[in-house]
Amino acid sequence: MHGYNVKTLTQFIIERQADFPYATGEFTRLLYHVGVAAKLVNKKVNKAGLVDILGEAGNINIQGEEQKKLDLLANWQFIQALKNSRECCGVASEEDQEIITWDDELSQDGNYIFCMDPLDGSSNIDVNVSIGTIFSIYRRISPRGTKPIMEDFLQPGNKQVAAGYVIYGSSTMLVYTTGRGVYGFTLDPSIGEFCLSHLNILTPDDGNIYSINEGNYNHFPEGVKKYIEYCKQEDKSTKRPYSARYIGSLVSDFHRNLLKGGIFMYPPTASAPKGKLRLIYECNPIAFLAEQAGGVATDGVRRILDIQPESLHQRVPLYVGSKNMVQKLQEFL
Ligand code: AHM
Ligand code: MG
Repeated sequence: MHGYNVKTLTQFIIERQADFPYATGEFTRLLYHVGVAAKLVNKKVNKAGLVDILGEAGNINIQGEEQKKLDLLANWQFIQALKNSRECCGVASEEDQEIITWDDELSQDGNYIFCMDPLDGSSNIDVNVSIGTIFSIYRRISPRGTKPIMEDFLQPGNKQVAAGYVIYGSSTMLVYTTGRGVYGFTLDPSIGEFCLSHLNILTPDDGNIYSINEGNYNHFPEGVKKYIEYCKQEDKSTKRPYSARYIGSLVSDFHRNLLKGGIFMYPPTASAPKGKLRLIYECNPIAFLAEQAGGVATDGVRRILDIQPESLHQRVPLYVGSKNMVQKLQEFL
């Protein structure tokens, strides 16, 4: 007889709660609700080709980009789950100009701040290419029992208590860290559970993949241009030329490089002089995961996690991935 021997995300986070002797279960409950939202969004993503939720919703979001319908749906679904958890007092989302807070006592008593890009890589939705959700969790600074304030959201990445992403791909995965390693869970649709599949993910120190939108080459800083040329040079001892791989979904590009070894770069460009990616809900969570897996994340000058955010939707350049590859890039920068 063949049975299952699995550990679900829920089992895992309950088990992990014991690692923190002072844990009250609040954080565990929050993560549990994030897992539920991920499953609900996954269901919608899978159905996207079948029903009328593909395509544009007709609004322009605060970044000046068209909001796709699935973006809105994912945003709504996560916000709903966070509200239901009663552990989250406020949310910052790529899709909302302002922070989201609630008037009820239970929510205001919540200890956690949640920042997210609910559906990253949205230009890939219509063409059946992997997309994702990215999230970052902080403990609030403001007193419990009040509405959170902007300072709660503008904490540097080194204050994150957890970060992760969901990748809606050929299979759906949830990958997260609480600062004690990186763990990956694969959704088993037959039982509707995220099951532990990647224990303590460590990224290789070296790799042979470079990921960058080379269409913007002419506008890259000189150091980045030189590094790209370096990636293309022939040198067997360093596995060069490297392979170029670029999906255009940060979550998917990062996930591949995390497992295989590689470097992801989003430098400043003419249209995005400060880089395109947002510090609070894209770069910080990715940087936290990268470091926990043994990788490095920098904006070229500073460690991403040490940057003091100045505004909610601030953008920064991002260079992240295998330790030695990022180090090499920095020599060129
Ligand atoms: P989005 O949050 O609006 O989807 O934009 C972020 C995405 C990232 O997933 C990806 O790394 C990047 O934008 C791709 O940008 P580009 O098309 O300029 O290469
Ligand atoms: Mg997005």
